Amino acid sequence: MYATHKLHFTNIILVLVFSTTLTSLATTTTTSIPQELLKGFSSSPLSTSTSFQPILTDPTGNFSLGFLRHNQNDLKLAVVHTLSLEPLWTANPTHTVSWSHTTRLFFNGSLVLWDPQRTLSWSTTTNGERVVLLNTSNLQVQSKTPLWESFHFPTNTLVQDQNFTSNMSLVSTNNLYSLRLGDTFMGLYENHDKEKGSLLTKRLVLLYWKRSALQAKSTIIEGDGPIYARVSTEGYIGMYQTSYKPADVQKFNSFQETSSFLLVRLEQDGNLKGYYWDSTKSSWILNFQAISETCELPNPCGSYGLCTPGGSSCSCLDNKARFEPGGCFNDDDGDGGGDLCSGGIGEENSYKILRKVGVEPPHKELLEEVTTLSLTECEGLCEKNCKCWGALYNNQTGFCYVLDYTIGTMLGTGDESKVGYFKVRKGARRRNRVGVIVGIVVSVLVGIVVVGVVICVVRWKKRKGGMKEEDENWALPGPYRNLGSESFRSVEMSSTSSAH
Ligand SMILES: *[C@@H]1O[C@H](CO)[C@@H](O)[C@H](O)[C@H]1NC(C)=O
Ligand SMILES: *[C@@H]1O[C@H](CO)[C@@H](O)[C@H](O)[C@H]1NC(C)=O
Ligand SMILES: *[C@@H]1O[C@H](CO)[C@@H](O)[C@H](O)[C@H]1NC(C)=O
Ligand SMILES: *[C@@H]1O[C@H](CO)[C@@H](O)[C@H](O)[C@H]1NC(C)=O
Ligand SMILES: *[C@@H]1O[C@H](CO)[C@@H](O)[C@H](O)[C@H]1NC(C)=O
Ligand SMILES: CC(=O)N[C@H]1CO[C@H](CO)[C@@H](O)[C@@H]1O
Repeated sequence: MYATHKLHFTNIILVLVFSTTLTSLATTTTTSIPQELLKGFSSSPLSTSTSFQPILTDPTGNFSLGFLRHNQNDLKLAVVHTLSLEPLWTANPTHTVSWSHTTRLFFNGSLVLWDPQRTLSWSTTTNGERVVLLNTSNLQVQSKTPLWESFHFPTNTLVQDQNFTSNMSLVSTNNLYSLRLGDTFMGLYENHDKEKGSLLTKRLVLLYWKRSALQAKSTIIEGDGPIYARVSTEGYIGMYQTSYKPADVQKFNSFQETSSFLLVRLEQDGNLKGYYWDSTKSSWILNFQAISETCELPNPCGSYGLCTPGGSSCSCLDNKARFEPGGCFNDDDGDGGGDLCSGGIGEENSYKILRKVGVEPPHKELLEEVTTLSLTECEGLCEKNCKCWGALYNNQTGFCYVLDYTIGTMLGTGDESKVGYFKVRKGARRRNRVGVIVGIVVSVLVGIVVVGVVICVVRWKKRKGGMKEEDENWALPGPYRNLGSESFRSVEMSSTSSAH
């Protein structure tokens, strides 16, 4: 036992020494990166590339297409800004791709990302002649004309002069938020999973920020062609209909100054932020924020949190819970999706009630309300509906807001006439230190027991004449848990660290 551990340790050190020498070799040899990929091209990630392996560059050298390391062992095919390695576009494969010598990017008319363990994972499905990266950072598969371009499939970022149309969306890397265009507006939406666990996860999208083109005293003619949006090099996000003159302008701080390169990005907190590249400081400078007040963000204090404007401080709807980043309750259902309808006979016992005075729903101007005569009537609308998670009543106006999605962060107001009623799933634990410690102790104990049982079962089975093949995977976690926890934990490598 002791000896094997020692052996492993020396192995690791050897590998480390080896890889650092190889990395320095690799950086000195890979000097010329092509500006065009032709049919027959193929490339695989090198284990020695630490963060980014360039494959293709644009004529200016400002942008590159390449393999970007993600979460240590995963790979993203990305167009990055070369100096900062900030991703401007990433391919959206059917599953995560590992950084492995068996992973391959090739061009056979289609640009294809191939992972033999899990087969084809991404393709442009074209029949083109070459792949080029334009000086705008637009990746194109071309024949005589462009057949496919990355500008038509934005991820979480729009660069300057990239057209954003109503059949596109920007999605934050944690998949929780999206930016889309309506007929006459652009809006930010929060995705809520409904009926999780079923094969088709239904999504409820909730508008939490809206910018109407009509706000700018310009007339949008409905039905006269779609509107689209673009980041102008003059320092604004413009919404356009048919003319080249924008129907609406959202100015950046650098409005009408010439700055080198602009982009907007939908960040993981649900804010849409604009940045410019400052080449003297070699960094991205924040230039625009759609939402400037923290409490106006979609979920700044997590589930069952309370955000109080002014100081923008977070606390919990439940006075007895202590606020911790991530929310006030640990829902046993992971991210707390779904509803309370599956409780069956014991349904009314599947949740408990939490009431709080002086709260209102966030973005209530974007919510639909019903008018009720009393607080009791308002609460009754929620109580009888197993899809409802909460109801907020304004005693002065009689407005009742019924929330049929899981409870995120509410707004604190000093106004005592505004009352909130919330359902908390039973089994959801208050987040506090004691709870966490008890949780850890319990899971360690459970772990020991499980390992013990597994060892016993394995031994017993072996004694009974070996394992059947199909039994080998029985202890692996199921796909749902995997996917769920992965998206929940996924961390954006860039947004806050380098983009300030
Ligand atoms: C390129 O390769 C992929 C994967 O092998 C294949 O599905 C596709 O048909 C090929 N495309 C062309 C144009 O040969
Ligand atoms: C980018 O390319 C276009 C045409 O290909 C050219 O007109 C323009 O000057 C180039 N811009 C830069 C900054 O190189
Ligand atoms: C964006 O749209 C405008 C107007 O339709 C067009 O002139 C321009 O070429 C488009 N830009 C790109 C990069 O497609
Ligand atoms: C998106 O809309 C544009 C025109 O507005 C159209 O050319 C393009 O094919 C559409 N793309 C998709 C995927 O529907
Ligand atoms: C709500 O309104 C009723 C009648 O308008 C009043 O009697 C009651 O005191 C109010 N309650 C609160 C909490 O403001
Ligand atoms: C965005 C960016 O990095 N732009 C640079 C592109 O390259 C030229 C020189 O070739 C620089 O001047 C720009 O700052």
